[in-house]
Amino acid sequence: MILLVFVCTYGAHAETGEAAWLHYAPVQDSRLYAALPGTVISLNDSVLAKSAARELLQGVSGMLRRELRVRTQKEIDASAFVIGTVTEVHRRFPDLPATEIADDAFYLKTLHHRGHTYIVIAGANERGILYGAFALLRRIAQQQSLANLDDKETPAAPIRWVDQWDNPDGSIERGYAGRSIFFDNGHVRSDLTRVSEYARLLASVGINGCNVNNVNAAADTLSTASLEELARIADAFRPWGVRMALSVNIASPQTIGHLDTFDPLDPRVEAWWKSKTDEVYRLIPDFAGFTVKADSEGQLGPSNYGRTPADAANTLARALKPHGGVVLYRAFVYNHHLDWRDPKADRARAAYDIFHPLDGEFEDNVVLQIKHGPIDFQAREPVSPLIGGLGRTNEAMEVQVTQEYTGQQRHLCFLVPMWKEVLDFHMYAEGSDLHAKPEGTPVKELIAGKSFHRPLGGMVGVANVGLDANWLAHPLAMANLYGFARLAWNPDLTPKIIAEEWTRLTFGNDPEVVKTITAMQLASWHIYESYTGPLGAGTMTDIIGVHYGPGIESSERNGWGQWHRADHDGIGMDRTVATGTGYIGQYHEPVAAMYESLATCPDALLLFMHHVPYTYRLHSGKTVIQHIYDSHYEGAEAAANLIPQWQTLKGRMDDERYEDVLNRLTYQAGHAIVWRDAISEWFLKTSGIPDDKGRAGHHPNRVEAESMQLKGYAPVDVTPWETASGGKAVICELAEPCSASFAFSGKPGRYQISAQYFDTNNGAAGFRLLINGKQMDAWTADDSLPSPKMNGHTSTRHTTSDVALQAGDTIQIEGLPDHGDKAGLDYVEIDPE
Ligand code: GCW
Repeated sequence: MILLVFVCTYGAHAETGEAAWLHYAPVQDSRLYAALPGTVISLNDSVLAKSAARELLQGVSGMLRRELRVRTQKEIDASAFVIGTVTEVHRRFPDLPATEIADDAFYLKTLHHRGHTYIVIAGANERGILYGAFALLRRIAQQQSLANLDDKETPAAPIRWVDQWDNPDGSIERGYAGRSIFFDNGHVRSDLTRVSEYARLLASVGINGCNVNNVNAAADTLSTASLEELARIADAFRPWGVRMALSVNIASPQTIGHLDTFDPLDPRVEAWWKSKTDEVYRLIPDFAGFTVKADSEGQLGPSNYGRTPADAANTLARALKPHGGVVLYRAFVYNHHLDWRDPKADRARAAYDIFHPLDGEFEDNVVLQIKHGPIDFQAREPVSPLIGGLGRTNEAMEVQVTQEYTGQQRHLCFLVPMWKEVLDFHMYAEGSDLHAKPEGTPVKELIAGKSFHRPLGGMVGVANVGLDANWLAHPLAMANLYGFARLAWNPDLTPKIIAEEWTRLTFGNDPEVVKTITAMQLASWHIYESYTGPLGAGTMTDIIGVHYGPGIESSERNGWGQWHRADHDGIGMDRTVATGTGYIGQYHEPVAAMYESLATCPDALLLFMHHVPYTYRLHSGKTVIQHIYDSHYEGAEAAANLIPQWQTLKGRMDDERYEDVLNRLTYQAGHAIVWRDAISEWFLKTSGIPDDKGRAGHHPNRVEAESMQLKGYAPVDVTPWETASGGKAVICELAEPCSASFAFSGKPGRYQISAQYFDTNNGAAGFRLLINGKQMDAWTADDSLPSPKMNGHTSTRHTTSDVALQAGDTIQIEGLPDHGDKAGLDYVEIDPE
């Protein structure tokens, strides 16, 4: 009977991933919890405590199939879960400590009292109660015992925010999971169900703030009409203790205030910010604050009036201070019209050059929001020297959950190990209240916001979840959102613990599932890095476009400053003090000395710090050029190997998520080959140095489309050339199918036939594979990859497995164009099965 109920409930709902890590699936061993109390008593009647109690009911019902009852606090006479603030709990159970704990902290304790068992969740404040409830449920989901709870958790820092780069029209800048959950068509959505669910997810991992609109802020964000709508989002957040913040345009006093200036030091401008901020708090009493992107990538800023970022930030800060609000002023300020001919020009220097001299000039409710690296969320960057360059200014570190430069949630790339490296990196900073410790000052301490001169600090993750059912499109990408939040709460957690925890909560406790997914996640960043950008040179993507597929020269000869400076002789940015841009001098010793010297600079960052010839020998013993070839071949192979690892999990989870991930991994393996080939061939051609292992430029199993027998198809050049094999492909410009065919000349056997085609986003071309005129496979190029052109963004692989072939067989690809999609075909590769 019980089994029947279980099967019916489980089978009835299709798994969409929407529940994320709050899956609350039945735990296998519920005997562990046989003695749990059946009631919840809340000593606190705030909205947040109500959320906590409801969550306990929901979680226990899902995981243990038991329905808890909420009882009034008068009836504290039988075993119960008891929730309340530390003070409230102490009043009921004087044996429990009344000690003050930090904001948002909580403790969990199992108490045996007069023959009853109480599971106490005590929060420092109401948010702490909620976080405690989620922490308790997390234990049940992982099948940990609650028999002797005695735990206290304190968040590492006060600022634990996510940013969303959502636009009023409902699009999301660098969002890869559908449209905005907040906005549509110039307005806040009427149905904010997903917003409440998002806030619940965020609260479950301790996130206490969310900036909801793009940092490239719309001019009228602060208009009264807009604020009245935005207040509804804050209402949806409130039950979960998530405070809403807004990105503001620094020119607002002029654009919507109709002043003739936005000079932050003009008294009329100051008065405008003050009265606007008062208005914000009338509508949104728990408003968190303003995020500012100014003087950056075309945004106006204080420099228009010769003022500093401190002048601008302080004007806003003074308006917010009486209400308890903060300014998160982004340090992502740089000149994107740099002179690429100038060997001393360096975008990486910008944040430090601009903000270091202002240290100590900011109001105490201003926090500098600093990207973790000095460039822009590349797959490999050193830690931003600015993080160690401030002693009397609050700082928060910005990381990117949305995978802009790391595969856009089409590639698996678990970023927690990268963030963790950054958090643990020692900056040897010396500020007025930091003692130069022999063991250094790791980033996690610098951003903790717990020192006299720096009361605020923390982490901000650019999340960009969207309306897609599972929030970030790739089911495994949710581990990045989870992991970001867990690190913001506790930077001492390890990537492995985080990956395991997330997997258990999301997919259950099957040891095979936990082991396999954890291993895949932990390997994925390195895999992605090795088939994209080598040795810290940058990701080598198309940097002026969508930041997705390869586009090696796009970074060069323009003002954006993401140069790798690869030419015939060598590669890398000389950022040394001795001969380069001097960037390395922004670090304290001994970090600066380590980077400055080739002898001690780590291989992984070599090309970020130095320009070297291709024949330069790494610490690994390989030459730079051979490393480029090897890492790209190894990386693509490792990406392909993720597929069989995942396949071991078939039947160990729902089919929906299993298939979804399998399809994404298959796509990734194909695109890793596009990356591998683009980079290997480009460096082969540019350096003229062959691959020791003879792989680059040699593809014995490949037949180029342009050399097949073509009917209707016509050869074209592809730009950039390295994104198509041999620089060419064929396209069909007819209204009927075109075909490309050739005779198989290998040994008889069973083969995999891979067609490399271009899936542009301006139509859905149809493809067929025929052997001797008989259809073996058919597919449609209907993905929405980010380009209408044939290039590294759209090049895609379709593999047909287990095809019997003998010499003389005709292999034919037929392409039927659709709208702008001309059924572009690059090559066919035939590999033994
Ligand atoms: O990474 C770059 C992105 C921009 C973004 C900018 C920023 C919101 O390509 O899309 O703009 O950073 O962080 O401000």
